[in-house]
Amino acid sequence: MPLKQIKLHKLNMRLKAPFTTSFGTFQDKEFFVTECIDREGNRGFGESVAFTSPWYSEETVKTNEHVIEDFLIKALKENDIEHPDQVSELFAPFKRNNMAKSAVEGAIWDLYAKRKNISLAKAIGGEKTEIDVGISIGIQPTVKDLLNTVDHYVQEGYKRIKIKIKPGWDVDVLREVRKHFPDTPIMADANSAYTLKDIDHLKQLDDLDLTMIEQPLEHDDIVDHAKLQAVMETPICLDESIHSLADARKAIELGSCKIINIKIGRVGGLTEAKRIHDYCRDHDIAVWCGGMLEAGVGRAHNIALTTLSQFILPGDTAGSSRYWEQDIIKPEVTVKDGVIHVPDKPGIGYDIDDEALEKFTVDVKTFQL
Ligand code: OSB
Ligand code: MG
Repeated sequence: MPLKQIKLHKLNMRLKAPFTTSFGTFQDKEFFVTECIDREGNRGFGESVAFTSPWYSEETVKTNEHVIEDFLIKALKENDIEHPDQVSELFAPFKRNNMAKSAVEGAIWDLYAKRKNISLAKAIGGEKTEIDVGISIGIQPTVKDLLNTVDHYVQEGYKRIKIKIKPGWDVDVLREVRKHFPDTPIMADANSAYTLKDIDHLKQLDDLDLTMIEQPLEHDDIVDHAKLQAVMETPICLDESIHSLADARKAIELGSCKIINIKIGRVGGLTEAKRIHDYCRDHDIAVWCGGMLEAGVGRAHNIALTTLSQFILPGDTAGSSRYWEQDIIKPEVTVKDGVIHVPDKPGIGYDIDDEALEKFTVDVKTFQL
């Protein structure tokens, strides 16, 4: 592909409401939108899901900037890319920094699909024309607030409700939610808030008919999760622990999880996400697409990924309005009855709202390729 330029747009957007996990609260989101431009003027877009603090993983907005500028762009300058699958190969010598890699690879995937005049979903081999989605609900001030929030999203039609938990906000709270919503698919996400010392406590969740518990133990563990899964009925889903196909294979072989949450940024891009998907499909492991409070570009990439066949559980890709007063894409992502209609326009399928992009931009850097 005749790549000409790459632009790093640093944005700052304010979430409509604070979002609290076991590790911290998000309100203002600073992140990068990457734009890759070819010689004919086609524009491909990616988004980095790294946050400003290394809470979820070691990457941050600042480490993204360093790695993208000093290594990834340099590698792109020195090599020709025919197909986006080559990008992850080109970036492989640089260890981890998966969110940085994914932000660049994502812009190249979008550009590739636009040049071929096909949707990104089609470019990666996706089949679905609509996808089922759920919603992730942060830790609330009171149980009453949580019940009201769950009720609101159940009414809106979301296909499953994910509830963030932490020690002191877990079994009793979930029991209360289950009592009020006996038939709703419910799951919990601990974001690594527990250890094996909590095994007896966590086993109480088995009475609540949860679809799964996501990442109960350490962010870098797959051994203790296997011990926990061996004594728990509730399926364990891994999020933070899975950075690659190799990680997924090892976790599945060890019995550390029965379900995998695939996040494009966490695994270094769409190419690796698809590899993990294919492996899970071949090993009968259900997958779903997680979220990182993305703006429209990242959200559109998640929608494209979710069109692959093994994404059999609803993901966290809620509508734009759940997060933002105004998104950076046109139209914004809308959800009706828990379903998103996958756009079939070329690339990510949504137009960039250049005015909105500019409005939220705090810095832009342009690099010649
Ligand atoms: O663990 O899935 C997670 C948000 C920030 C960091 C980590 C996670 C989350 C979510 C929100 O659960 C998913 C979303 O709505 O984008
Ligand atoms: Mg998670």
